[in-house]
Amino acid sequence: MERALTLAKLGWGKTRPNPLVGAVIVKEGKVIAEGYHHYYGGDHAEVDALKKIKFLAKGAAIYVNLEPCSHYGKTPPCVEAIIKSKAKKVVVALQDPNPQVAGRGIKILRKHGIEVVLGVLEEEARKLNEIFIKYITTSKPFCILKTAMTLDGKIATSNGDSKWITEEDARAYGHHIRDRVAGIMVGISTILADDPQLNTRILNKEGNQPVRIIVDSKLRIPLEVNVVKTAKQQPTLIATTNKASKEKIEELAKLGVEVLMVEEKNGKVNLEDLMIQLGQRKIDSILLEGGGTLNYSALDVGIVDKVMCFIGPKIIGGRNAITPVEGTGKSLIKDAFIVEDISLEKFRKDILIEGYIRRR
Ligand code: AOF
Ligand code: ZN
Repeated sequence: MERALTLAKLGWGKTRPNPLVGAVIVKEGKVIAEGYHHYYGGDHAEVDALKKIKFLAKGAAIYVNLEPCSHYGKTPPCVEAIIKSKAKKVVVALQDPNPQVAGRGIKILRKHGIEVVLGVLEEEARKLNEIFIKYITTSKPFCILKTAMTLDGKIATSNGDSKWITEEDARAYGHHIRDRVAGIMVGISTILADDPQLNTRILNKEGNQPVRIIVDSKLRIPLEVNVVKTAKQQPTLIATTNKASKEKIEELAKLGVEVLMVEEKNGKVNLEDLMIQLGQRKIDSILLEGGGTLNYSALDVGIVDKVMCFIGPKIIGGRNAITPVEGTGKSLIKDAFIVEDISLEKFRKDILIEGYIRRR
């Protein structure tokens, strides 16, 4: 199963919004075939592996990190291929959260006399497909709040200097995450302050370029910024409200920027409505990269699922230095957003703390 999970990761960034799935076929203690889901719409992992042995798996065991599907989608059901192959056992990490499958695949296999073992490395499998699980069950994107701060909790000095808080290896990991997600989201203040490119820069590899989503309730964005200038090369969406000027929307459209009309809430873009609209556009995941005002609003309305907090062991101080989450803030500790299931990763000098926002 570990090997199946490793194979599944080879589809990183390419299977969206479908899951990362790997399969290993074992007979008499030997691996006789391996496969994985390469890209969206391609063969499912089980079929990719079975093809290599001409669908002949008599007496073999198939290890797969997601329950084999039972439905006709882009491809015929994997359970049919498995039954025909005469495999005798299927070991599954995670039941498919897709309501079209949700246990049916396992039931069908068992009905055909195939032994099914469920729950092997389930936690790892759940984490690997956390984006898929959220999206298939809610139709809303999985939202990851990512930030890089100093040991004293600042993301920039009081002059706004922020390059760099963390070293290259930690930043490369950030780009690896950008390579998986469907969208990167920032607020208009970040565009005005940093003029970022919001693309994926991965060494020796053509990165997947996520849709850039800018939250800009009054459509203040200047036409000269990087994200607008490069909108024809990398999709750029600006979420605004009916406060936006029609002429500006047209000007932006000519430059290749799509403006999305979102409901208004307290004079701002209603982030819950935005998530629904992004989900409808098959955006299964968002990396939220600030700034502090948008980060706070996102936490406050409850759209953040996961937090990734890089910490560079530097101390800059300064009462006016910027911090990752601003807004009005909570008055009482008991009202804090709780991050749980914490894990730690260490880079050459920096650390990464990851966790999930507890649902209230
Ligand atoms: C995948 N790859 O290896 C497995 C999947 O749109 P379709 O027809 O490709 O079906 C997608 C669904 O199939 C997906 O939501 C999940 O429930 C199931 N399993 N999907 O893309 C795979 N095993
Ligand atoms: Zn399938």
